[in-house]
Amino acid sequence: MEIDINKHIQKAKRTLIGSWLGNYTKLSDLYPHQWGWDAAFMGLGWSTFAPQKAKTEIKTQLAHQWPNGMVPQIIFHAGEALNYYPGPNRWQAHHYSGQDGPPTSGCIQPPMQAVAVLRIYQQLDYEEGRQFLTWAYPRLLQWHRYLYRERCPDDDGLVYVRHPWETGLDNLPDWDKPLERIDLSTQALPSYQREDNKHITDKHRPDHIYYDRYTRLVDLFYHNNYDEEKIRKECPFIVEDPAFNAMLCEANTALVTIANIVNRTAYEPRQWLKQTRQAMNNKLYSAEDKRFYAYDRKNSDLLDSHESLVGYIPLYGGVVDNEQAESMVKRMKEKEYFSDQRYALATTSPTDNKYTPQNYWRGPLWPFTNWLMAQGLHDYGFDQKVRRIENDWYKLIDQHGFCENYNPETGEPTGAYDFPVAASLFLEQTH
Ligand code: 2M8
Repeated sequence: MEIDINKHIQKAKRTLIGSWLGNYTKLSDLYPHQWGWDAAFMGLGWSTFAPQKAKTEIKTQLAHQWPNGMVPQIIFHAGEALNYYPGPNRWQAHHYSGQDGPPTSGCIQPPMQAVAVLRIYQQLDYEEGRQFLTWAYPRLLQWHRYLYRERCPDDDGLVYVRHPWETGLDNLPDWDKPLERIDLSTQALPSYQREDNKHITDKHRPDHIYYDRYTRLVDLFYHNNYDEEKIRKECPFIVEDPAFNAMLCEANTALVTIANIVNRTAYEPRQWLKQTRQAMNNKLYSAEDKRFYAYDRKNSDLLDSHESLVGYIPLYGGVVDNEQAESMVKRMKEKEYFSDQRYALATTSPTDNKYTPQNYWRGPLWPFTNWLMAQGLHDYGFDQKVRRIENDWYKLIDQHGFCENYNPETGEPTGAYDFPVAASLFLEQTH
């Protein structure tokens, strides 16, 4: 049966409108605050029919940037009032951020803001668009400077993450090895209460041991006063993630364009772009396996024991040449991402020994990654593959609505329902 895309576009718009709180979009009861890359993704969707709201979403987010330039993973607009774990009291970040206003968490997420800002600009009237860019540019520049200053100690262009939450792809099997290094036996973990599994069944969320590890990292950050140099020494999880760095490349490209529009020199973003692309290819790309791997800085080693989309998201961001793209897609086929047996794209490959089709990032199909992969595949002319992703994704929307993620075997929703980020990315993809 033909899917009525227009009907779903109207529904998607209603989902966004129903989640709008006046200055940002509430994602769900599961995630009742404003999130890092989600806010940028919301900006993309809003820009297709209500660019003013897109602008407000991003302005609200960037208004809570830390003085050191960091754009936090979460802005707790309602403080501790809404049940989310870990909330501001666990993060203790407001004592160190030097920033007024609502508290925030003390880590980051993939830097998709420049991409969103450029898109929003394109949808605004000329004068308003320029004013928006003029306002946003110095803030975006500070954000990227933070990443290259604090998170790139070798000055080689590769930015590291220090918590799985910073990747956005939280419990991929790729992160297991560095996480296992976290010693939970010697020192009791101060107690905490999870909130996520009150909304979503345990089997769809990360196991408890992961929450213990996530919490241990959060505690380590504030015990080190959010001093990045100290954290870098103490933290067992310091990873150069190819997906994060690919998004950074795309954001640097957007920043170059923005700099040109507002008549600023684009020297810095252009240098960053060149360096990060080069370093990704030199250090994270395996010519033998035809894919990227994350790099574990604590073990000076590639995290090459698992098969997940982190290996291929660098098709986004203009990181690879045509030949590489061709071999990466070939490998994706071999690893059953496009198999007719299931919906495309599982986040963790069905061939991986940790593939769990109902558990969060260990198998489920996510609109976030489907969108990134569709953008990347389109850039290299794999339009048939893009259509395959869209067909499966839209079929799931038709059957179950805008869900956070879906079981690729059965299509069953495995996360939040009426999820505005899913609606937003659908609006962007169909625009
Ligand atoms: C999920 O992550 C949060 C922590 O950031 C959580 O599980 O509580 C992830 O899917 C992440 O990528 C996303 O940004 C966030 C909000 O949608 O939820």
